[in-house]
Amino acid sequence: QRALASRQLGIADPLAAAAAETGLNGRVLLIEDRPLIAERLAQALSAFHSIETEADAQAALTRAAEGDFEIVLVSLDLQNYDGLRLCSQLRSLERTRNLSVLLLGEAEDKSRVLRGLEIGAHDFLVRPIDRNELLARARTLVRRKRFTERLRDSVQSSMEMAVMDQLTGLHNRRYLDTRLATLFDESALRARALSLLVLDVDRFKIVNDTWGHDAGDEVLRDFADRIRACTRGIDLVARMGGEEMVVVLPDTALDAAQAVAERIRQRVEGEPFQIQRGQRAIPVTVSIGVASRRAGDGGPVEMMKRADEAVYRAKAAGRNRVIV
Ligand code: GH3
Ligand code: MG
Ligand code: MG
Ligand code: MG
Repeated sequence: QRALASRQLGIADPLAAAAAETGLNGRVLLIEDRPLIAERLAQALSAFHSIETEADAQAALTRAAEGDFEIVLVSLDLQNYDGLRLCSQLRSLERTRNLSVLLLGEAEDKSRVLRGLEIGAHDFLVRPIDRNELLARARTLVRRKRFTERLRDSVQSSMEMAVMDQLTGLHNRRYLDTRLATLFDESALRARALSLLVLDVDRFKIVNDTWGHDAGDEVLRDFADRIRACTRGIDLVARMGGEEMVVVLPDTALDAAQAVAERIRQRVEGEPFQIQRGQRAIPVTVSIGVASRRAGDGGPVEMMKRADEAVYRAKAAGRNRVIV
């Protein structure tokens, strides 16, 4: 009926046409150790998907892990291996667990097919396998898998966006606020030191006014890199906004924090900032305020306030200095 209708519409094969026009060409691994059956399935799929066949189950696992496949067709009727076991191995290996598994089984063997679905196969077909049905299922799996991947990527990037500053790649203020509160409580609870630095680029407005906003952005990125280079992995570096950054130093007492601040100050002053692919070198300095947690502090806000005041005094005293 459908074939007739599609012939009347001038379409040779509706599924083929649909697959071709939507570009849903999947990368398929077929695991089947009976050559004739494998050949027939491969032929049915090959017009719309790129297909590779593997007869040996162990070799198939390796290929599935190393290859760039989207779907794995697993025969439940392998002669030399238990297809169900293969299915569960595919689902349990880190490198293959995201592959879509399509089971191929005998109609009389429903319980094994059901068992396969229970252990994580995505779909199944019973023999004799109808070519159009095979193509339709494969297409659906490819489409679903790509959709899931796009979704996962976008969830991941929006989660990153929520806590990162886009210009510098440092953490943003929102993240700093929540994380600093936790670090403060932890340090108080364990009676450990906690220090923080507030860093503000000196006369940054002049950089923007003289060389333009893009040049200013380049300076900020380099500034962030220099701070990172002077801090440890466990330190939290965040952009508060504008040209003001904060570094939180766990397990670090005031004198050690002051030494870190001085190292950053020198690294900024020490070498002019190369911008516009080295066409310009701009001298930059930074004023840094340092504060540590005190026993009487009720929260990080008091600590932050002391560091802010220290920056203010650094500016008043002529900039390019570290004040505790
Ligand atoms: P001071 O030594 O007192 O800190 O002087 P300053 O010029 O650095 O201070 P001010 O706060 O007056 O100027 C900060 C400037 O930073 C103003 C603003 O245009 C610029 N700015 C803020 N955010 C960005 C940004 O994302 N990119 C660029 N290029 N400039 C920014
Ligand atoms: Mg300012
Ligand atoms: Mg400034
Ligand atoms: Mg500022």
